[in-house]
Amino acid sequence: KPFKRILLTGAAGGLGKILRDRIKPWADVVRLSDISDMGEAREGEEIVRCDLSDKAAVLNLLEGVEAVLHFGGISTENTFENIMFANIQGTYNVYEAAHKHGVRRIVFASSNHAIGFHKTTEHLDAESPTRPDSMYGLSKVFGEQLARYYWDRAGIETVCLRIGSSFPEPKNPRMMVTWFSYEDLVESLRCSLMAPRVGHTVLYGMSDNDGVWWDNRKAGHIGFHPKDSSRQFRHMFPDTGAYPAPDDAATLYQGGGFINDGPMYK
Ligand code: NAI
Ligand code: 15L
Repeated sequence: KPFKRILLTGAAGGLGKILRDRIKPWADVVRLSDISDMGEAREGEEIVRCDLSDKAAVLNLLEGVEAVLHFGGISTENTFENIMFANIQGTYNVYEAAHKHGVRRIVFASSNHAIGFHKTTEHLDAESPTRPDSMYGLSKVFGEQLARYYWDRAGIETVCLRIGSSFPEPKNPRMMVTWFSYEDLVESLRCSLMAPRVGHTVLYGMSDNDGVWWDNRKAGHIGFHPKDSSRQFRHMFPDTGAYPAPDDAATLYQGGGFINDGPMYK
């Protein structure tokens, strides 16, 4: 197997549960971590329950690890304080521990909400300016820049995977554009871990959907080519011309509903 030990944070989450078995072929041991219960360790697994905001615990968590899939944290909008501990402090702790233990590569589960305040009429690539749509999106921008700093300063490589919407099926017309199948997610992680050199790379996590807003050509060195497409769900959301709807702000921005969610509006 390519790795002796890899770490998955956020292992009890929606994506963590999907990834748990599918990343096993890549390492002799998969270390799984979350603040929530992950059940019993199965063959080839180690379970470490800890809070990412606990620096000492995260330092122990990364010992003996060769690569990290960092999926743990708050995954939707929340108060600044909660986001700060789980996502900002948590991601800092992961990078600092990676540096101390000589971990060479991290895949950071970033989000489209790092660029969510761009309009749905715009086309973006890896060099487009970030435009966060929420405290949550801001924390992902922080994580991406932290990754850049640790690459420049400490030589830790990161693929910042700006995941669109990774669910079994698209739930609305927006997700027809942003959908990222589980199979494509797994393949993007495999490519991100195996590519010879990634430096600091921004990769949009989307399937081969129609009418996408994002262009992955600048991440060509990752070698990721999606196999799935939201086209198979077209019957669920026929194009009536109602999306984007000019009278509905949430459909005008790539981040969708996140633009008017969160503490600022309460
Ligand atoms: P999720 O909310 O189901 O899973 C996140 C996990 O992180 C949870 O199990 C939670 O217990 C854990 N966690 C939260 N705070 C923690 C802390 N302080 N210490 C340790 N663990 C903590 O989210 P999901 O959908 O599985 O997403 C995983 C990652 O991918 C997240 O970082 C999310 O921001 C990112 N992402 C997911 C997308 C999707 O479509 N599912 C889209 C864009 C990004
Ligand atoms: C995200 O970043 C969230 O983690 C996920 O729950 C979805 O809301 C997704 O973005 C999306 O934009 O559809």
